[in-house]
Amino acid sequence: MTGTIPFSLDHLDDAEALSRVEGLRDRLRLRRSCRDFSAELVPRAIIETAIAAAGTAPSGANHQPWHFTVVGSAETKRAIREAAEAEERAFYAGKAGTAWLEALAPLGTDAEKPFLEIAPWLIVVFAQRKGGIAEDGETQNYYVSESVGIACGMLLAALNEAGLATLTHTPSPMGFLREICGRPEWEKPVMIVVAGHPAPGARVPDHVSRKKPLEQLVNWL
Ligand code: IYR
Repeated sequence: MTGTIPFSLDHLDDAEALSRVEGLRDRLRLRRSCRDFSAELVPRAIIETAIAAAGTAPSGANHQPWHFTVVGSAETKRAIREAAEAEERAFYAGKAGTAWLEALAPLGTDAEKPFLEIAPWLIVVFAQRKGGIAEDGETQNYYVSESVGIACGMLLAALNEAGLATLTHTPSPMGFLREICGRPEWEKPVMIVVAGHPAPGARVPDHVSRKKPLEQLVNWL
């Protein structure tokens, strides 16, 4: 037997609903993966609130199989940069394989990751393979990748709403993050969400403005 709680939302009229979702679409369209950050400080409360928003994501059996380690200390950012660049050097030197490196060429990325030290905040996202809500390290979790993926999307959207630039950075492999962040073995690092203001005059590759048109994104039955 399970209890219930009431659920209701403001019932918007259709015009208001459309205008709100159009506003969100237009703000999300402005989001770009930024690799050129300013060192300008961003209040901790903004990051905290964005993480609280991400933490409302739906998840398998409501186990909320995610953890966020927020790194603001210069020392820890440097340690993460050094370990990430060591992996990236091997990746770009050939470990990635030619097809992958060719796919990345339009982005102009390389093994240098100065943004890991310059940006004010690195949010390291971990997926909890087990543990349940109580984080007991034993209870089975479900749909972990899907749940954490949704939470990451919500985190990016929340940070974007705060006018912050973000980058989903995935050094490969990234096991070193578990050690640096002091997380348990049943947690798997998923990505680093780099957050801050873009550097003045920051630019992004024109490649990223090519988004699939709606006609290609969707079919209606
Ligand atoms: N982790 C590398 C490579 C990289 C991989 C993909 I897929 C990207 O979309 C971007 C980069 C790096 O960060 O450079």
